[in-house]
Amino acid sequence: MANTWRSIDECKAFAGLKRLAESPFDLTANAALSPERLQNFVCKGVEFDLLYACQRVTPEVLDGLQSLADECMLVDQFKQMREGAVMNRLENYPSEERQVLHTACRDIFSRDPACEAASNQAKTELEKLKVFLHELDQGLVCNASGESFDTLIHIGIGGSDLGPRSIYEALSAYKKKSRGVYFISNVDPDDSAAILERVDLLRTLVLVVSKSGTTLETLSNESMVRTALKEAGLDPARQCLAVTGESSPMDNPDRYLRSFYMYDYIGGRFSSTSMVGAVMLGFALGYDQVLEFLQGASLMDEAAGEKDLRKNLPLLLAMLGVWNHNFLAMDTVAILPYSQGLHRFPAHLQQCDMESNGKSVQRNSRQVQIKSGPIVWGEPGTNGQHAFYQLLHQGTEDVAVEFIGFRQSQRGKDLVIQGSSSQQKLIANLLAQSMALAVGKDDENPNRRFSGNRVNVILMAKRLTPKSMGALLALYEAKIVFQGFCWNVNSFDQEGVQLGKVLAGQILSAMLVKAGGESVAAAFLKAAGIK
Ligand code: G6Q
Repeated sequence: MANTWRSIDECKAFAGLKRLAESPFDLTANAALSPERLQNFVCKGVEFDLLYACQRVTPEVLDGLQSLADECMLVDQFKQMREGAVMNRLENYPSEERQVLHTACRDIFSRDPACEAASNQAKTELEKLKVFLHELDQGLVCNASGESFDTLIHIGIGGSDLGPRSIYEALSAYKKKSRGVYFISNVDPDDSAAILERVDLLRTLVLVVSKSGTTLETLSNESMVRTALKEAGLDPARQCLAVTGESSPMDNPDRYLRSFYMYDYIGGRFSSTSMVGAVMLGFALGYDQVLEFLQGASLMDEAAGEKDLRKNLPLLLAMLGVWNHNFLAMDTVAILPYSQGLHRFPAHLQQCDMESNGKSVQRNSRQVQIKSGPIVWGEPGTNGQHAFYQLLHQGTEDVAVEFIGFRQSQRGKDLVIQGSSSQQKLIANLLAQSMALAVGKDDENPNRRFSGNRVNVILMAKRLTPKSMGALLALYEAKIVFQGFCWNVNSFDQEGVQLGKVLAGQILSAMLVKAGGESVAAAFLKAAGIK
């Protein structure tokens, strides 16, 4: 079926925005950041407010971005996606041809879910998880000596690691005191060895997460841990759990104490609200907290269905990103959370965004004619201020910044030193950075000049909780999906990671064979022993 989707450069509104981009709003002009502007350029969304006064936009630009969003039918496409349309496809060539239904994992609260079949599957898996967690709490699931499990090792990589890991770090303030989670992802044997040194295997459950059930790194790490269990005289089938695709090679109940499913229509990098993230989160925090997390995500998905850009936080964030990237020529986006809990969140977004929208071919299989996904990176503030912010303020690269902040700390433990608490210092720094980047500062010494007009937004919420974390995750997922629609790319496949995997296989074979007839430059000079 041919589609009628188009990319933003094929829209009528594109030329008008190009003209407006020739003289964008000057944030450095006298009183440009007036109290009225700071007040008016706020979008109130689920859990988060988006403060966007420090963008180079005017009401006219916002109208243009609204027209682009309408012409590209962004909200309609989002709705079709949630209802189960086959969005993971390319015209005229073989492709994955799948539905894209990560939103169904949290569409479990409404009587009228967007895609009933997928929501029912999500509910079934959640029910299995609820039962399992109850059995754990009741001591019905225990080790060979009748003791409870207090540790979980989560083994997975890419989408089966980054999202869950960043969520665990974000929410570990709420974890059960007696429980902890460790992650193993890298095939570097030091990764698993270091974790195995730290845990008491007798009290440890091992969760192996792989949608395909074939990923080299994950299977190697699973073997490392199973071997360690056996060496400790323990039965892996009693301590290993699986999250995998139905009928994958890992879908084998004999090898695992319990198996949970994720489905074909959930992409790895969008899988955090499926069992991929839920099992680990349930173990650490409990089932009710999993539901709160899912509820935050579900509310954000609902809110993303609003057509008015000024009232739709994910759509607005996406279109401001498009304005900065395609009209103001900013190549990179820095995600800077002023929250230690979110210290792995930029790494998750790096994958979710760049693997989704780092594409050069449109869904109609033609080359893209404008830039698609930007480079995404980031670290928490205030640490970053003492590191790379120099470039943000005075470098020759223009970076679009997305700050994330919370009015309250998670743990509530703080101290007033020199008249202010650490949380107040944290927030003051965030707001100061936002202003300084936007307004700049003149000085007769050129080395002390700040050009200003360095654009940024602030996502501000009350507190980082399971619910706000779910909302934040879904906000960025929706932003990424909306932007992919803008560039008319298929945000849901990842052909770009295949070639390296194939070559790694060839090089590995060459390392293992004595006399090679191999090439790939003689299996890269015999696996870089060189000689
Ligand atoms: C994500 C990608 C990729 C994937 C990993 C792990 O969208 O597809 O990062 O998640 O390669 O795959 P498995 O879960 O199949 O082991």
